[in-house]
Amino acid sequence: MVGFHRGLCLSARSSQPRRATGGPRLLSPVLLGGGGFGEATCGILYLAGFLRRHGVEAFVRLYDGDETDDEVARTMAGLVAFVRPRLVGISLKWYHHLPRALLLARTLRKLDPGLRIVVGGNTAAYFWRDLVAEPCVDDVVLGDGEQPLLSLCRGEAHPPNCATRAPDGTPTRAPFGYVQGASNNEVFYSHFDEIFLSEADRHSFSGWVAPGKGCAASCLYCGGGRGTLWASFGRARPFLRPVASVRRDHGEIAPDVWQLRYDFAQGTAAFLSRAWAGLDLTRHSATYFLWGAPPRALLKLLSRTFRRVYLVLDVGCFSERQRALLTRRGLLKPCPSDAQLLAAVDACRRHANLELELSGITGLPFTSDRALEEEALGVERLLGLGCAVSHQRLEAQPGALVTEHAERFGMTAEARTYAEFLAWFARHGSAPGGPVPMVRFADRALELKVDA
Ligand code: B12
Repeated sequence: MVGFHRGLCLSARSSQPRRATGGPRLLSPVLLGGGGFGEATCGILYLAGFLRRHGVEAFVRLYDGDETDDEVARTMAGLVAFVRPRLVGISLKWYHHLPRALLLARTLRKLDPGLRIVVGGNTAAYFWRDLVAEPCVDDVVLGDGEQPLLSLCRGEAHPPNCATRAPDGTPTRAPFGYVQGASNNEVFYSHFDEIFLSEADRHSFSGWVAPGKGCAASCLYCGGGRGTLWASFGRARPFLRPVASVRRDHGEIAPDVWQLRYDFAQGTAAFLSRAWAGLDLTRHSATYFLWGAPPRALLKLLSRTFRRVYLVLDVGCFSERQRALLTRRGLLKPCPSDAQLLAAVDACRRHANLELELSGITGLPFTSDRALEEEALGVERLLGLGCAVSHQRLEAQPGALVTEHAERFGMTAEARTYAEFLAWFARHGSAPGGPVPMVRFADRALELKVDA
C-alpha cells in the first residue's frame, strides 16, 4: 500500500462538501487516480488543477504500486476514509488497465455505494457503452475531461461529453460539447503543492508536459489516430496549446522534477523555444518522443536547453521497403527513408549531450522474408552507430484498424471487443509488465519467422 498518510498534504482539507450557490450540492472532494499499476497519466494532474481553480477540492493518487487485490482493497479503504471523496475519477487511458480499473471501481462501490464513480481516458471513451453497463461505473467521460468533470461535480443537468445509464438501463451519451483547441487557455498545471496525497505520489511524477493534443496520422496499429480520436474524443485534428499555458506548466513543475518529458510530434522548435524562454532548464534532462525526420533546429534547441537529452524516434518499422509501402497505402504516418534516418543519426551525434533511441514494430502487415532481412540489417547498422534500438510486436489496441480488421491483412487479433479484452486478461493475467493481446499472422510459418 502506498503510504498516503506519510507526508500527506494537509492543505485546506474541507470537512464538509461545499455547495454551489443556489444549485445542487457540489461533489467535493474529488479523488483522481490511474486505472493501472505505476504512474498514472499526467491527464489527471491537468484535471486536478482545473477542478481546484474552480472550487473543487481535488486530490491525486498518481502512483499505484499495489500488487494484490487485497492491497488494492486496503489502499482504497484508507483513501476513502482519509479523503472522504464524493466523486472518484479513474483514468482508463491504456487498454491493459481495464481489469484493474474495474477492480478499483468495484472495490470503491462496495466501500461506499453513494460515491459517484467516473471513468475517462482513451479506452474508457472507446468502450463507453460497455463501461456504463457496469454497475460499478456511473459516468464515462469521452475526450477532454476538464469541463465535463467539473459539470458532474456541480451536478449540472447536461454535462457535455458524458455517457451514463438511462433509468431503464440503456446507455446514453451527451454530444461532444467540449473539445479543447488552440485557443483554450484554461488548461495548465497548478496546485502541485496541494493535490498529491503522499510523497510517493508527488515523486512518481516523471515530468510529463503535453504541448498539444491529438494526432493527424492514421497508423493502422494505433488506437489514438485521427479516426479514433474523432469518434471517441470529438477531435478532428491535433493542436498546440497556447504557448502561455505550456509555459505555466513548466513554471509549476520545473522546480520539483529533474527531467521534463514530451510526447507530441507536432511541437516545433519555434513553439518550444517560446514555451521555454526565460526558464533555466540547463540542469534538467529531457526525454523527447517524436516521429518523422527530426528537424535540425529542434535537435539544436533541445541540446542547448537541457543538460542531457534522450530522443526516442518512432520509425514505424526497420525495413525501409515495408515502411514506404505502408505509408503509400495511408496505413502509416510519413516516416523517414533510410538515408534520412542515417542523416538524423549523424545530426544527433553532433550534440554530445543528445542520445538517440530508434523504436519500431516488428511484424507489421505486408512483411516478407526480404523485409525481415532488411529489418535485421537495419537494426544491426543502427546499433553499430551507437544508437539504442527498441522494437516490439504488434499490440491489439482497441479501435486500431488492424485490430478491427485483422483478417484484411492476413492476421488475427487476440482481442477486439470489450468482452474479448476482459476474457483475454482473465486467461493470461494482467500483472504489470505482463503480456497483452497481440495481432498475429494467420500464416503460422510467417508468424514463427517474425517471432524468431
Ligand atoms: C503521451 C503518451 C504516452 C506517455 C504517457 C505520459 C504520462 N504519464 O502521462 C507514455 C510514453 C508513458 C505512454 C505510454 C504508453 N502508451 Co501512450 N500515449 C501518449 C499520447 C502520445 C498522448 C497522450 C497524452 O499525453 N495526452 C494528453 C493528456 C493531458 O491527456 P490524457 O491523459 O488523455 O487525459 C485527458 C483525457 O483523456 C481525459 N481523461 C483521462 N483520464 C481521465 C479520467 C477521468 C476521470 C476523466 C473525467 C477524464 C480523463 O481528460 C484528460 C484531460 O483532458 C497518446 C496518443 C494520442 N494521440 O493521444 C498515446 C496513447 C494514449 N498511448 C497508447 C499506448 C498503447 C501506450 C502504451 C501501452 C504503449 C506501449 N506499448 O508501451 C504505453 C502504456 C504506458 C503505461 N503506463 O502502461 C495508446 C492508447 C490506446 C489504448 N486505448 O490503450 C495511445 C492512444 C496511442 C498510442 N498508440 O501510443 N503514452
